[in-house]
Order: sequence, then C-alpha cells, then structure tokens
Amino acid sequence: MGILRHHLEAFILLSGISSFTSARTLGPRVSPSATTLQKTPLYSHQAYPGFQCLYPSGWTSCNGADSRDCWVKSPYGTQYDINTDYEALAPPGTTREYFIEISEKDISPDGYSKPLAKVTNGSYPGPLIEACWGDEIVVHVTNQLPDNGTTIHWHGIRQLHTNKMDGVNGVTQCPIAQGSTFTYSFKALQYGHTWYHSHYSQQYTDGVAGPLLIHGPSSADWDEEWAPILMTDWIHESAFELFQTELDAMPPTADSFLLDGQGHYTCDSSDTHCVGTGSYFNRTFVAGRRYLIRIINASTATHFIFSIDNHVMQVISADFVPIQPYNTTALAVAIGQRYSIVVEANPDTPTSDGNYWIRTVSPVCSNGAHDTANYTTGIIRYDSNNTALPSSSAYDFVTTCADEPYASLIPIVPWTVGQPQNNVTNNTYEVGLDLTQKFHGYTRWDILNQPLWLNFSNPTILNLDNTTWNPEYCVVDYDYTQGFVYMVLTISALYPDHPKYAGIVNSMGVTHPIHLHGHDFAILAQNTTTYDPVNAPATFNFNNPPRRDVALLPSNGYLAIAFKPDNPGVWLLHCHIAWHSSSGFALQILERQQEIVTSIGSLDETRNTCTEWDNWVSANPTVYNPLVDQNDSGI
Ligand SMILES: [Cu+2]
Repeated sequence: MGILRHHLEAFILLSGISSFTSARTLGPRVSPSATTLQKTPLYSHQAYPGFQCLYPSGWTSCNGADSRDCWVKSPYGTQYDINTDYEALAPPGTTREYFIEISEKDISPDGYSKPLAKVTNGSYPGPLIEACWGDEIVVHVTNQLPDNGTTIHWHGIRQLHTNKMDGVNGVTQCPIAQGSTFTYSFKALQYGHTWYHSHYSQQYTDGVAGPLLIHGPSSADWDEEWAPILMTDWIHESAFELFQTELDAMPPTADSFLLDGQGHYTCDSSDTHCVGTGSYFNRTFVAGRRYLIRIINASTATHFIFSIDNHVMQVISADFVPIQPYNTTALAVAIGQRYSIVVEANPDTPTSDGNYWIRTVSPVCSNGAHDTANYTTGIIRYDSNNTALPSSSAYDFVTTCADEPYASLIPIVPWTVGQPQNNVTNNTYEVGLDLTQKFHGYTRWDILNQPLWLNFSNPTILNLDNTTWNPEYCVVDYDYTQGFVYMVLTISALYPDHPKYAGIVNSMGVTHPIHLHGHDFAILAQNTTTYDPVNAPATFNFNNPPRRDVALLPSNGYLAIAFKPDNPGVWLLHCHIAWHSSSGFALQILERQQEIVTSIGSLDETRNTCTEWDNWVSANPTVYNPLVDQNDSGI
C-alpha cells in the first residue's frame, strides 16, 4: 500500500464520518460534526466524558482491550497500527477546536499561596487538549496576563510544514500581546501524549503548562486509561524574579513537588501565605485491571524518578515513540520527557490496607536543592473508602541523574541511521557556563560560544531572506534535503584549549535534558566519558537506536544525535532546564531556508501578531521596555 492510495482514500471518504470509542469506557455519546467547527469548552484537565475518535464512514476500529496494537481499518482494508510508519502515514481524522486563555491568579496547589501564578483557563495544570491520530488540532490562545506576552509551544509535536505554529517567541512568532488571540493549527501526525507550555521567558515555571493527548495504538494491552499526569517542581516566588538567582550563578530552589497539580509544603503557620494543607493525587485501582498511565516531567529544573510501591510498571512509549515493552520498578523521567506505562492492579507484595504510595523522587543533579521531605506525592488505593495514608515502602532503586537504560528503549517502527550529510567534527558543540566573559551583564550558559538572545519583535521566521545573522540569534544553517544531520554535544570533555575552559571547569557537574523542536532524533551515543572526536564516532549506534525528542547530555560526557532534515523551518535546540534556556543554552536550526516560506504558507497572521505586540509594547513603556527589562534569551 502506497502513500498515494492513502491520500486517495482520505480524499474520497470525506463525505461521511463515523465514530468509534477507541479507548475508554465512555459516557453518553455526543454527536460532534467533523465539518462544522464547534467551540469546545474545557472544564477540567481530565479527559472529556463522551470524547470519541472520528474517522470517515466505512472506517472501523480494530482497537480493543486485547488488541491495543491496532487502531483503524479503512474500507479498502488498509490497517493503521503500531507498526505503521507514522512519519509517512496517518488516518484521516477530524478537526478539534479548543479555546484557551492565559491569565494571572492566586493559587495554592501545595497549600501555600502563590499570587503571581499564571494559569490556563483558570487552572494549573491547564486543561487537557485531546485529539486522535490524524486529527487537525486548532487552539485559539488569548493572552489576559496584565504584564506579559505569551506563546504556547506544543512540545514534541513534529509540526510538519507548520513551523509557524511551533509557538516560540522570537523564533517562530512575536509574543501574543495582552488582549490578543493567536490561533495555532497543526496535524496530529504522531500519537501518544505530551504537554503544551508557554515559551515566554520563565512563564511555564509560574504555571502555563498542561497535557496534550493524541489517541492511537499501544504496544501493550490495557483495560483503562488515565489522562496524562504532569510531575512538576513548584516555586512560590515569581519565576521572573527568581531568575535573578540563576544570573547570580546560584541555581534557584524548588519549594515542593506536585503530581497533577497536587502536593504538600511544610508551612510555617504564622506565614499568611499558608492557606491550606495541600493534597495528594489519588486514584483507585480495581484489582486485576490494567491501567495505561501517562507520565510527563513538566518541571523547571527537576529530574524525577517515578514509582508506585509494590507495583511493576511496563514501559511502552518514550516521548512520542512507541517502544518494545519492558518492565521496571523505577522510571527515570528527565525534564520534558514522557513515558506511557501499563500497570496491572496486582501488587507484588500486598499491604493489609491496600494503599500504596506513588513517589516522585528527585536525585540531586546539581540543579539546586529541594524540599526532600515530600517525595510521596500520590496514593493508589484498592478501597476508595479507606482514607488512611499508605504505609508501603519504596522499591530499592538507584537515584542517579541518568536516562532510562539505552538498551531498553527500542522503537517499534525502526530507523536505520545513514551516514551524515554534514561534517560531524564541525558540528560538535561544547556546551557550558562560559566563565571567561559576560553577556548582557552576566555569566551565561551556551551551546555555541555565544548565549542565545532573541528579539521578541523580530522573530527569525520573518527574516528568511537573511544571508547573515546577528550572532546573538545563534543560527546554525543546515541546508540538506535528505538523509541525516548529526550533532554532537559535549560538556567539559572535548578540547583542552577550548576558550570556555580558561583553566576553569565549566560543566558544574550538571546533567542537561536536550530538547529538539520539530523532529524526533535518534540517539547515536550517550556517554558519561570524555568525547574522543577521532574514535568515538566509530562507536555510534545506527541500528534502530533509541529515538525521542528529549535526551540527557550526561555530566562530563556527550550526546550524539541524528535527525532527518525533512521539515523546513527554524527549530530550537535547547536545554529544558528552564533557567538554562533562559540563560542562553540554546541554538536555532535553520533547516532548508529557501523552502521554508513555500512549506509554511502565508505569514500574514504572524506579522499581525507582531504588530499587536509592538503596539502593546509602545503603549505600555512602564510595563515592559525590552531595552531595560530583557534579562534573558526570551525562551
Ligand atoms: Cu541545562
């Protein structure tokens, strides 16, 4: 079956729509129309009662509790399943339209009031955005923040030929001005789960983040699914103010850990900010059922190890990539990463009360200290009437700042990575905290020998005729039309005469979660040892390596990645420790510059958003003056 036939089917069958309940026990059926756009209000971040996947008439579901590897079949017999190459094919879905509003609000998810929190439709985490494989997702984002711009980035979404929808201020658009709306529209060509978050300076740390779920097949069977859960570190002070601590070279500290927006803080009752006792995330298991649980690390600076006492987890996807299932009792999730796990309600050692802790443990990755008392953030109960706190014990696991084992992450749809189009030596980047010079007044993290520093009013995407770039934009030009591009990131490991050394170790012992926009990348190597530019490339793995959109650059080691230059656009590569990307730890990949405008179409709306932003800035010089107030990269 070729690509052409699928396009033909999609074209012919648009006349009729059928629906099926793909995944869950659903409430009463609603009758959404695929041809009429409807305003879909978001009431909570739980999955919608009655949500259903919609495909053209004649298409049928092949997905059930014991056939999760299958998804849909077309009337012509084409099957879309876990083995389908989703980079080439997607079933013809429907349009999902959502409206979200970003505003400021006093919230206290751990019992401690944070007056300057920033929320999505009034909530943190933001509401669930839900779609099915092949759908078009349309989200109208309105900014009601009193003194910030905003954008929303759809983390890990491929954005094939929709670079202008990637939501990065200063790169793919201007910030959305106060009172203005920007409409994001993109295809769900992948399936699985992720999160959306603001890319406006430190704004997601203050709360602008929520889950995004795209229903599709799974590499293991399950009975019931949960909406994705955000694991986060939570900070009471405004992140915009706390960023000064980072600039002063001290990693800021989190106050508590939250699971799905719930947590605890050890509060001094004389503090007027203490307004509650906090809460635990809790769910009830029915014995014997298999639960599909979707985990997201949506932290600012915290690596998490997720576990459920006395329950083995079967891991079935890493980021948007379905993998061969494997079992573990402790799951390492770096910032920005996601995993899907299947957990059978069948404890290996039952407790007498049927209560079990969910733990979100943070190893010290030199990213700042934490309130270590509150690693227990959730509860699994077998009897919902039993409200006692669990007395279960944690599995014995090592708490290191490492990714899940390389050998465990085997993609179902394989890639064989070909030789690089580019010169690997010339694309080996020593990252670090540059102690030899100051940029915009401070010592900063960088990838190139220059921290990123964007101009909100002049995004890269509106400069595609440029032949030279302001060095502060950190543009790396990759003009390849086939094969693979390799990049090697090293830290304090490469060149003894590198200017960043100057006799001072600059890695600070930190492990960095490296995120690439617009692509999944293959991990050719991930190593804790010094990079040897002569011999290390011979050890790269090209045979279906782990593939995802965030991977750790190990402290004092290296990370070698390869991606397909198949998506013309301007794409960030950055550290997902929010303080580091704000400091400048980022670069922009300019991919197939001459083809970008043709690929993404009209930039009228992008220009309009810039006009609205510039008008707001000039009308509010005491609220935001970029010449005075910009102290970060902008992302
Ligand atoms: Cu970093």
